[in-house]
Amino acid sequence: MSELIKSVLKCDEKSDLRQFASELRSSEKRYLLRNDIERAFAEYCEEHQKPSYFYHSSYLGKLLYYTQEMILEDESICMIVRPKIASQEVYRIDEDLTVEPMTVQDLLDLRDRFVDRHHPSEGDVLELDFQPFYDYSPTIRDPKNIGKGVQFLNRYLSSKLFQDPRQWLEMLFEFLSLHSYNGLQLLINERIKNRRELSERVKEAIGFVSQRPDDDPFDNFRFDLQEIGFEPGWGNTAVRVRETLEILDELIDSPDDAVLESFISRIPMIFRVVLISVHGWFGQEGVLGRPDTGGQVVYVLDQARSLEKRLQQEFHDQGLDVLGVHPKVIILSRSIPEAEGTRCDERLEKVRGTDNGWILRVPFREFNPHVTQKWISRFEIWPYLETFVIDAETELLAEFKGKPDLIIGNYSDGNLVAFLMARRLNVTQCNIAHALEKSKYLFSNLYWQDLENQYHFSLQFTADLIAMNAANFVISSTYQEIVGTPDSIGQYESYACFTMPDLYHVVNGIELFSPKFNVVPPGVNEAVYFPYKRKEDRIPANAERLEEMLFTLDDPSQIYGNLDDPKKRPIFSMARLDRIKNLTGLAECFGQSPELQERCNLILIAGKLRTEDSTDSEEIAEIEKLYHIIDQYELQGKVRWLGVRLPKADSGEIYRVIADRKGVFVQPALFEAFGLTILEAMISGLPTFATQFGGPLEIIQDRVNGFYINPTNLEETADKILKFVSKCDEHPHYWEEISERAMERVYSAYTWKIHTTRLLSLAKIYGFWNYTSKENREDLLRYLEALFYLIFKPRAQGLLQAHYQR
Ligand code: UDP
Ligand code: LCN
Repeated sequence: MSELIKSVLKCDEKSDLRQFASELRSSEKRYLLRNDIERAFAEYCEEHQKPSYFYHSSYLGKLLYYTQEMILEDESICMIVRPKIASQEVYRIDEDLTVEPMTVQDLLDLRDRFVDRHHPSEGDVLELDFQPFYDYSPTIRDPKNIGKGVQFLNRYLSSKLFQDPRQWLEMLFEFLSLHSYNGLQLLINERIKNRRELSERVKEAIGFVSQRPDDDPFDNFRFDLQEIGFEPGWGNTAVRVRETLEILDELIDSPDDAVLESFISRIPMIFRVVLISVHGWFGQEGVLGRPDTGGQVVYVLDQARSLEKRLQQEFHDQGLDVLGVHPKVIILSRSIPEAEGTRCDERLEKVRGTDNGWILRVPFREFNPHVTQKWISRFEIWPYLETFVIDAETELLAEFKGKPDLIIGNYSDGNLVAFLMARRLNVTQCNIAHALEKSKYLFSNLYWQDLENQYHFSLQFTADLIAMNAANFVISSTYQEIVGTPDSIGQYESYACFTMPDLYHVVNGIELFSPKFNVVPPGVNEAVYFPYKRKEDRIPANAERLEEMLFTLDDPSQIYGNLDDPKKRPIFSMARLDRIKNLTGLAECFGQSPELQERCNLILIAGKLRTEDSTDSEEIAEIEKLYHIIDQYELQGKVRWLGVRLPKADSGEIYRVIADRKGVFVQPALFEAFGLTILEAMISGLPTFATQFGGPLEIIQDRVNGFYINPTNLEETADKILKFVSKCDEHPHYWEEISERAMERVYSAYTWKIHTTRLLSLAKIYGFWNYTSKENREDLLRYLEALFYLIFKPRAQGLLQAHYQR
């Protein structure tokens, strides 16, 4: 039993627990989440005049701090305690304070009972358990190492593999013989017949290249090396070839995991990459700010460019570019026939700034043209994905003239497509979640049946379970995306144990300690977003045009509100009008603070101004709410709301124009998985206030290079901004200080170069380990296929029928 519970029961806080429980029982709420528990305990402490240490530091205070949920039954209380990251303990506490641990099954039954969906007399509900598939694979022990999977895996598997040198060399020999590109044999040829010869020839080749000048181009001695048994891929000059061969020599004679990692990272394994992003308006212009299309598009485009650049560099260093080996990166999306003036109906579009990066759009089959001709929300897309995979595969193979070497899925739908495609083609699968909806919507699983018509979570969560378990590796933007923080659970963690009443119970949905998880944060496009101080790279006419647009232009067709005093310090925010993005919360916070209105203007860029321009119910509600807040708090003259969708270059300059005026950026989301706008604002030099719920907690170091806000606490948020503004007025250097540190933070930790170097290294290492241990995953993949065909597919077909009725 948890030490904390024992401690509470042993001391006189026992009576407080009894009293607190009894008061909870007499209140209306039967299912309490962490916020509710905190609030109830604060009220208890106040009512019973407890000293302040009691709330924070008593055993009971600590126990309740770590309690994620409480479910109240007539005679007992169930407490779900998370004493440390990624662990869960469940207890039933009776009225007489008898405490008993509950099993996961008990807990899931109880949750079902709570929503009146527990029918034991009708038989058991399907139980999904992925744990047995992880029993034979290594798991990380210390939660702080979660998200550093590859180092761990490498160390673990290397030590196993190196125990039997004979087997190790055999495997290495086979692995090296595998590589070719469009018929061009790479690394070693058939002149090296076995592992023993490999070892001898490596030494011979090292001797040979050592006698050549360091900078001798590979082409000068290519055929001499071929005679010994070595093909292109080792390096572009004598010195580079020698270094790579020496690493291999060390790997053969005295292997260790670091040497293995550096060797694998150096050799050519990845030539063609496909990035899958299905649902949104995937394009390079006129798409951002539309429903479902935000950071993911920005992320994937930047990643594609950076991947190509990085691969080109590698091929250069490996001596392959001169032989006509060039990388190809394809972004696979759906084609939307009614493209509303965007290019989303074009089959192929070149990714700007690349030599061989493409957006390939494949249409959904025309089950019902009224539906498939149009954009389909991410919540409705499920029935079209399986046939999309079949059609997309044909197109991809034709475009690549071969199989891809790496498939990266994005978001739940893209990850499911990646699973199906990787399975068909037997290629390494990488998952990127961007945002898992399960933790975004409160009680989304418990009440899934009520939400099904609108959100179809039964499909999405099943797809998530399949894809995240199938992936060879998962990239997350932050640590907390996987396992949260000491007081909040992670997005992946929310899949570990949950009930979908009447559909299934998940007793172990994902192994959070698996080495498949790796934190690799994204970067920001440095050609578009750069410090405001870099005047030489800015175009004055653009800055002036945007300045006018932001502060003074009178154009009711796209701008609402004129400023009484445009010179006041601007508080700026830019986001889609999603409920979760909470621009309305920021407007309300501004509205409630006359001091803030006195000192600052509020400038919002949100894709739209008019409800009639939107078909998205959430967006329409947010537009209405924003007008209402402006009226309610009489913000006319103090707020400007720009309903514009900016071209890329302008979206960079916008932040700099705000920085010229010593403004601030606020990101007020109720939850933000990562938050690219935060990086964009910070690299531009804007002091940034961002939500403490989600990824920004890791990007920003509070009060060092930015500030956290709690967007649900309007008064506190206004106060924090106000304090900052006052301090800047008193000490003008303060703004500069924070601005400098914000820029530094992004350049040191959030660049695409860091991201893709890491990503490619991961792809190769997981590809290598997948090759050495492929048979170990077949049982898991079979189980996942069964879920796909037995649960996902029939439900997707049900949704398709519903679409037919439209
Ligand atoms: N963006 C934009 N115009 C808009 C809204 C957003 O250009 O009207 C861009 C913004 O610059 C950022 C991305 O869309 O690059 C949003 O990414 P973020 O990660 O902040 O949020 P998401 O929309 O993915 O939830
Ligand atoms: C989706 C989100 O919600 C954002 O928080 C991320 O920054 C974006 O995707 C890119 O990963």
